[in-house]
Parts: sequence; C-alpha cells; structure tokens
Amino acid sequence: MLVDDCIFCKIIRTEVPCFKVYENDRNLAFMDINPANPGHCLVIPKFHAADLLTIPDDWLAGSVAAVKLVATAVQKALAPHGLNIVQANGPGAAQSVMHFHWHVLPRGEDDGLRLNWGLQPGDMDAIAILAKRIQGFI
Ligand code: DGP
Repeated sequence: MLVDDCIFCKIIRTEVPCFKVYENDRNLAFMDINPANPGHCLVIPKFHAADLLTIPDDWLAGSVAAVKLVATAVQKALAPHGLNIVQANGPGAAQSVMHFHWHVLPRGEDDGLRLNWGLQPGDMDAIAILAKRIQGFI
C-alpha cells in the first residue's frame, strides 16, 4: 500500500526521480539527497508505514536483508571507516519523512557526525557518481 502525499511513495512510483542503488519487489534503496556523509543511502519498504511502531512485521523483516545488501555494497565501494544504520521515529528523533526508512550512513574517522545531523543539500553530480560506484557492488 502506498499513499499519494508521501515523497517516498512518489519515489517508489517513479513520480519523483532518485539515484537508485537497489530494488527488489519489496524494497527500494537510493541515495539521500541531503547526505550526512558521502555515500549516504536510504532503504525503504514499498509499503507506506510511518515508522517502526506501525510497519507490519513481514515488511520490516524483508527490509533487513535489503539493508544488509546495501550496507555491504557501500562498504565494498567506499571502504568507509565504519557504517551506522540509523532509523528515526518521530520528530524528537529528527524523523523528517514519515515513511519508514533505514539510513545506511558511511562514517569517516573523526567525522564529528552527531546522531541528529541536520539536513544539508548535497552535490547532485557527486551523489550520482557515488550511486554508480555502490551499484557496482550489488
Ligand atoms: P529522516 O530525517 O530520518 O526522516 O530521513 C529522511 C531523509 O530523506 C533525509 O536524510 C533527507 C532525505 N530526503 C528527503 N526528501 C528526499 C527526496 O526527495 N529524495 C531523496 N533521495 N532523499 C530525500
């Protein structure tokens, strides 16, 4: 089930473009356009649920394997110092898009990134190049 007024549902329906890195029948992974660090990806279920508290268990379970696949590709493509998998629920946790999602967040040594990192527009050309590199390892 998807809804009309959700940006991630629009991306799933290809009404809004994205830099896709992976897709299967239940999940879509694409580059975050406000990357906290280079290579920052999002993994979303093709089902509209706002957050962890409301996503059906089978959709949640199916998304975990997709996160692992994408995280593995990011690690191979970019060899970051580490990877955080972040999942926010509610405004107090800095959730800005109310469609359940995982952040696959490459970490640099001493990058100073904090949990609620704030949204800054990224360089679209650089994001497109990183998307292709990550895709190459999926
Ligand atoms: P959160 O703030 O945890 O809800 O994460 C939502 C992320 O989604 C945030 O890092 C920015 C990203 N984002 C918002 N709108 C778009 C969009 O239209 N395209 C892409 N690729 N990412 C988006």
